[in-house]
Amino acid sequence: MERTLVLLKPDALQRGLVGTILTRFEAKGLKLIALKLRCFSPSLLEQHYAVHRERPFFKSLVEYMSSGPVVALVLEGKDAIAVVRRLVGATNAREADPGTIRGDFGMSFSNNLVHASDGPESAEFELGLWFPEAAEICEWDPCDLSWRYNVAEELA
Ligand code: FUP
Repeated sequence: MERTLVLLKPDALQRGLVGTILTRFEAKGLKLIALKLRCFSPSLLEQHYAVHRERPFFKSLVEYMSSGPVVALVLEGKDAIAVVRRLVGATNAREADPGTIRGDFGMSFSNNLVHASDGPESAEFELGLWFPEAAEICEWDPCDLSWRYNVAEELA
């Protein structure tokens, strides 16, 4: 099982799309194992987007992400990192495929509603940054796990 970090960005909160977006992940069969809503500090967001530090949009990206509340969550599932990236869609919401979260709900490149870890290394870094305390993660067993997956094929 893989874990991935998802952020619902301030535009998702402002536009009342938190429930709708969480429903997409739940309906897919991903397991929610951590969730918190906060106004996060610019310093945390600078660390999160450190890979973009030298890019011209870095300052406005950090300002936007710290302009209001963000919901941070952890999803778990088989191949969860790639599965969630496909559900989220392309960075530019205007070009994102219909059926994806950005494709269905967004019109902006920058205000694109959701962040999701883009690979195993970034997931490990981001999970440690956003959920540093083990107690923030809840291990639990969905009662229908053996129906979400074919146990013999996928969970062996
Ligand atoms: P993504 O992995 O799809 O979230 O996108 P990136 O990591 O490439 O970029 C992070 C965020 O920076 C994007 F969500 C949007 C923003 N961005 C800009 O505002 N301008 C750019 O030119 C590139 C990215």
